[in-house]
Amino acid sequence: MPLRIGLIGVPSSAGAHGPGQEKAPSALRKAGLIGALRTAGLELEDLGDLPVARFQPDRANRKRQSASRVTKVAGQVADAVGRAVERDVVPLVIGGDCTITLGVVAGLLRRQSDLGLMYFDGDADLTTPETTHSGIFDSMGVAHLIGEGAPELAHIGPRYPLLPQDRIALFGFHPYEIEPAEAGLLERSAMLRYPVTSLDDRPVDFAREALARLEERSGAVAVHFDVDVMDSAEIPLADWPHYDALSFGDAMRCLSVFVGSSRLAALVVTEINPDHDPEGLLVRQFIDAFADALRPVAANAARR
Ligand SMILES: [Mn+2]
Repeated sequence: MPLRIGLIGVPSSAGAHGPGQEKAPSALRKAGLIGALRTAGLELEDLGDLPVARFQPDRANRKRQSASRVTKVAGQVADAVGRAVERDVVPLVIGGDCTITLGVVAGLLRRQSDLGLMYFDGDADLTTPETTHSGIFDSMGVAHLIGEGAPELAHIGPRYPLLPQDRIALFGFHPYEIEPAEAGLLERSAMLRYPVTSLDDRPVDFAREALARLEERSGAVAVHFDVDVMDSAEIPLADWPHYDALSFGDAMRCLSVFVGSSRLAALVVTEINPDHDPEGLLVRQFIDAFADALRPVAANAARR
């Protein structure tokens, strides 16, 4: 059975700090994402985009901004991902803010309960409505995956919590982005942790190690890739900038390791804000490197 990839666009900034990310799927399509991925050898099916959900301020829910819209989008993502995996298609989900990964996990769990998640992100996303300053759900995704936070969002899947903590690997987060309340949760947790400050000058070796440890405990591996894991001084595409992060090249080499897993269940790309790139130059640069990083997916497909 050949490995088929299904592209699902999620034009949503419902859980973001402001608008912009809802433009990412169309910007990437316009800049040639599909052609680049097919040239890299992927058997790609275009499953279209979900409805646009643009950021709106939510003054009535100061610590749970747009909770109902975030939950609705995640539910739509879960349905689209569920339909794809029913047909043995591996979803490539292009966001959209980080909360869409909750929907991806919920959708995958309908088919595969033995799931692990490589959370490749500049943040640990462990705040909750109780501990947040901003009230923005974008920074709360992992907390909700492990059952914390707003019940309606934490309960969107076929089970609760969505993932046991030891099935999550946090890779590339920056300790200086961790808030005190998150640090407590992180210290007590069984998640695999690879802060960017621990990767020395060999992030790819650590990427292999992290993937191997996750594969030891999971029958399938979903990959979440927030572009803020890359240094915004080098490639300022992320909605919220991060510095002292991985270089563009190192991040793409790590991504290539993760998607090369023979157990790849889905890839989610989040936090691209095309407003940071009015000429589309960074998006094109990103697509070239991204398509190249995904070559191992095509190679794995050939072996299946
Ligand atoms: Mn992030």
